Amino acid sequence: MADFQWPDLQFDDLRSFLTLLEGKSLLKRVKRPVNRFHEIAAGIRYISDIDGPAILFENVMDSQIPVAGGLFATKKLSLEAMGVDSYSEGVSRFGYGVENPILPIHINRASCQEVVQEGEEINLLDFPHPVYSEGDSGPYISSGLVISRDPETLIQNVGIYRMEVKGKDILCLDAPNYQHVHVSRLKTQGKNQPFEIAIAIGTDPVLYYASQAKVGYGVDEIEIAGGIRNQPIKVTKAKTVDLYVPAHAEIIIEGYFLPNEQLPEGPFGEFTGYQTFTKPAPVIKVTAITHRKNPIYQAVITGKPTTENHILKTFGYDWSLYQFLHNQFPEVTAATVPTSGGVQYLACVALEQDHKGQAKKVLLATLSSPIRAKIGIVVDSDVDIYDLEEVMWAVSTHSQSDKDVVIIPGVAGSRIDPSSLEIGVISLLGIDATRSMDKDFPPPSIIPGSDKFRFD
Ligand SMILES: Cc1cc2nc3c(=O)[nH]c(=O)nc-3n(C[C@H](O)[C@H](O)[C@H](O)COP(=O)(O)O)c2cc1C
Ligand SMILES: [Mn+2]
Repeated sequence: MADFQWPDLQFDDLRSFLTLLEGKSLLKRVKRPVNRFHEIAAGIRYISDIDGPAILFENVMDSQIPVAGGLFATKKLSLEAMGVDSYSEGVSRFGYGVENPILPIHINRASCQEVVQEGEEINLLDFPHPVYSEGDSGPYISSGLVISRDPETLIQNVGIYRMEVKGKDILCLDAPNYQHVHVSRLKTQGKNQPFEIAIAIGTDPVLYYASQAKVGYGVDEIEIAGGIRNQPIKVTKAKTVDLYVPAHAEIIIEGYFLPNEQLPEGPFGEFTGYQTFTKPAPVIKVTAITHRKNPIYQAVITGKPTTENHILKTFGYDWSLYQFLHNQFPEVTAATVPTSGGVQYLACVALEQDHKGQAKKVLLATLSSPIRAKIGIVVDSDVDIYDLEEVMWAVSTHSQSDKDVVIIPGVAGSRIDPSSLEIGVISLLGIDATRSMDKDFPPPSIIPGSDKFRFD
C-alpha cells in the first residue's frame, strides 16, 4: 500500500465541496424564502428520498445565513466526498486513512476566525439552527463536529453528538458515557477543572466521515481525515479554549461543560425513525463563536433510514466492524452494518468456514463489537452481504431456528431502542445462516448459459 496514491480531492472546505457538487449538477439552490422550523429539514428529507441532489437554501427567513443540507444524503454524494468510484473503494480509502493517519498542521490566520464574538456579543440564536422533526423540543445542532481532548494525554477527539440550543449561550449535549467526549469529560469530574469543547459546523466533508470512525479511545479523528485525504488538515488554536479547530470551518462554537449542571433535553426524532424521550443532559456554556465572513450554516437531518445520518456512518462503521472481526477471525471476508438497521442495530458478516461452530463464535463476536449491534447475521462468503435480498435468502434457506439462533436477553444496549421494555436494556439475536457442516447441501439450482445469453 505504501506507494499507492488515492486521487487528490478537489475541495478542502464546505464551499469548495459545494462548488464541486454544483459543477456535477449535484446541488440544487432554493432561492425562495424557507423557514427553519421544519421546512429546511423537509427539503433535506425530500431530496434524501428522491436520491439527491444536495441542497442550498439561499434565503432563510429571519437570517442572513444560507443553509446547506443533504450533503451526505445519498451514496453518490458520499462517493464524491471520498473521491472514489464505488462504495467498496470508499471503505478501503477510509481504512487507509485510519492506518496512515497524518498530523494536522497549525496555522495562525484562519478563515474560521474572520469574525469573533465573545462576551455579550455571543448569541447562538443569530444562527439558523433548524428545528428538524415534529415533536423536537427545540432547535438542534446535529451537524457539529465536537472537538474535545483527554485531560491527561491532551490527545484530541472528534465526534458528532446532537446538541439542543437552550439559549443565547447554552447548549445541552446528548451522548452515552461510552462516547469519547464523555470518557474524557468524566476524567475531569470532581477535579474543579473545566472541561472544554469546540464545535465546528460546515467543514471539509472528509472530516465528517472521519468523525464516524469506530476506533479505540485516544485516536484523533482529525489525523484520520488527514490520512483519508493524504494531506494534513489545517487547524488553528481556538480563541477561548485550549483546542485546535479546523481552520477552514464556517462556524466554530467554543465553550465548556458546567460541572454538575443538567437541563432537560429532547424529545428529538432519531436515527431509529422514532422520537426519543426527554431526559437530563450535561450543559455547555459558550465562551466564543467565531465564523467566516458570510458564513454558510450546514444542516444534517436524521430520522427513519435512509438519511444522511446513516450514510455518514457507513464507511467508518463497516470498516471498523470488518477490522474488529477479521483481526480475531481471518476467515471473516466481509462485514457491514446496513442502513436499514440504523447503521447500528443490524450487522451482517460473511465468512469462509472450515470447521464446525466457527460461525457461532463469529456471531458472538459480532454481537459484542464496538458497533453494539442488536441483531447479527452470519452467512457464507458467497452471499453478498450488501444485498439484503441475498442475506434473507441465506437466512431462509440455510438456517433452522432450533439450532442456528441464539438469543441473549437482558444486555445493556441502545437507550433509544423504541422496542425495549426497560431503557438501556435490550436482547440480542444471532442468526447463523451459514450452510451447516453437519450435512451435504443439495446441489444449487443453476440454469446453464444464463451468464452468457445474448439477444442477438
Ligand atoms: C449526524 C450524526 C449525529 C449523531 N448524533 C449522535 C448523538 O447525538 N449521540 C451519540 O452518542 N452519537 C451520535 N452520533 C454517532 C457518533 O458521532 C459516532 O458514534 C462517533 O463515532 C462518536 O465518536 P467517538 O467514538 O469519538 O465518541 C451521530 C452521528 C451522526 C453522523
Ligand atoms: Mn473518538
